Amino acid sequence: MSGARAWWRALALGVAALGAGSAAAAGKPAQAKVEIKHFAFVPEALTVSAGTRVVWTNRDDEPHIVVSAGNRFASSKAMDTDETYATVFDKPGTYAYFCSIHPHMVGTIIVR
Ligand SMILES: [Cu+2]
Repeated sequence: MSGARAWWRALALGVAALGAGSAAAAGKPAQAKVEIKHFAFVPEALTVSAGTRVVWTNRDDEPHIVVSAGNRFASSKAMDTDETYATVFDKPGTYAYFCSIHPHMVGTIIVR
């Protein structure tokens, strides 16, 4: 690849990144998913960018409640089968959570 081509490619990638940023600014945050199945959060640890909306979906036949360790984000209500709960993580950090009905169920959201 010539130097000029590499430069144009870098420019195109930069423009694409700017486009993604303005989509977020327009009120469409990135979204990431956690499934709850077989009494576990899947994935157990999820890494997202700041500003991402994380959506949990309960795939079990039992209710589950997402609760932040240390109360760092709002808790869900009891989610029945196929119900969802979502919250936006604006600040970088490591957010541990658990199910208050089944405290052995634990997960972590890592926000970069
Ligand atoms: Cu549970």
